[in-house]
Amino acid sequence: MATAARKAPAKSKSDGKSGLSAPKPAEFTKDEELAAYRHMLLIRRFEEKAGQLYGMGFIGGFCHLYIGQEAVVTGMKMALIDGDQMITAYRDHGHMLAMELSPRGVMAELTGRRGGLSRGKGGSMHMFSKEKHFYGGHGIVGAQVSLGTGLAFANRYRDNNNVSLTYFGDGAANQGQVYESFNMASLWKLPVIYIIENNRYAMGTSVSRSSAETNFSHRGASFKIPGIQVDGMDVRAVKAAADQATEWCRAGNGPIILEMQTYRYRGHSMSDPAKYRSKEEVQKMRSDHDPIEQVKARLMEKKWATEDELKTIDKEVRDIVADAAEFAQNDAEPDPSELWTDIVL
Ligand SMILES: Cc1ncc(C[n+]2csc(CCOP(=O)(O)OP(=O)(O)O)c2C)c(N)n1
Ligand SMILES: [Mg+2]
Repeated sequence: MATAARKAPAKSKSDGKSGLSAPKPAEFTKDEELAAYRHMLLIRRFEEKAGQLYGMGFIGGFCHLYIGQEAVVTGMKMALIDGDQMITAYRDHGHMLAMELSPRGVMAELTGRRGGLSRGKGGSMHMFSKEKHFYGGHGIVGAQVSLGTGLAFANRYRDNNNVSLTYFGDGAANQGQVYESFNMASLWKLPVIYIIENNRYAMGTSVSRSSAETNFSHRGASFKIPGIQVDGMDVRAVKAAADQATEWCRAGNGPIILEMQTYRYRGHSMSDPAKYRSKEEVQKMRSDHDPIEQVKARLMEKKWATEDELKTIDKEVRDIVADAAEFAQNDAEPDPSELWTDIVL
């Protein structure tokens, strides 16, 4: 646990709009490129498998896939120190894998088995790991923002050096409690990074149809919270922004907003008529901006990996996911007596 005390709060020089500018993408070493490739691929393959299991009837209820957005959690995780917390909404499988929660535990929770992270009683949107500092998994749009602010309050109160990574979507950014949280976080200089994953859509509504201010990095202006826009499809850009934001928070400057410009390839949830966007738009993002293909192209171009070496990584990742899926299909369901545990009567 990192416990170096945080510096005394500095007076923020930011005007709340553009006090900081987006840094240049980080220069990755070979090892960083390979690690980013592996981690993003694990999320992608895991989500593809979850989609398959859903189609086969092994997963019931809600299930929101993170395919397309992998660079965001992967780049952010690269800047964390032990004890930093993460909290997010319901599109959460990628966040959990980034925080190193076990693929078996996540998949078995999706299938409602006793080996799941919530012992099969929470499902896709409700998983937690205090040990790994992952605080959910929340189905109420925007609710995690005040909880994530509370995590930052705890860090400040304990005077540790940790930061709360509080993720929410472009749709959630229009919820009232987000702004109540912004006010307190700025007033008390809480170490929280508000990561707005702008994937351009809230369920079936585009940002331009639902938001008066579509530049989400400006959403903290009234609260003197600086914000920057980040290419959320480039893991190096995310890592550079993550370094800047964590340093900002650890230096005692208070909160910061990172608007991650990203894109989800799949539907909002598992049934989605997709009438709000064209197939061409999705195809163009996949072919021109895919976060995994970008890393792969750099690895090949720099001759840091051969096709065969990348295939080996692909195989290792597929094996982890196949093992998780196997476990999640064969593990026992919770005992009926579990209906009476973990509840407040
Ligand atoms: C308080 C509340 N209102 C409405 C909903 C229904 N709902 C579920 S997801 C969603 C859209 C949120 O979009 P966004 O924040 O952009 O996240 P994304 O799905 O794009 O990751 C809505 C309106 C909800 N779950 N909670
Ligand atoms: Mg969205």
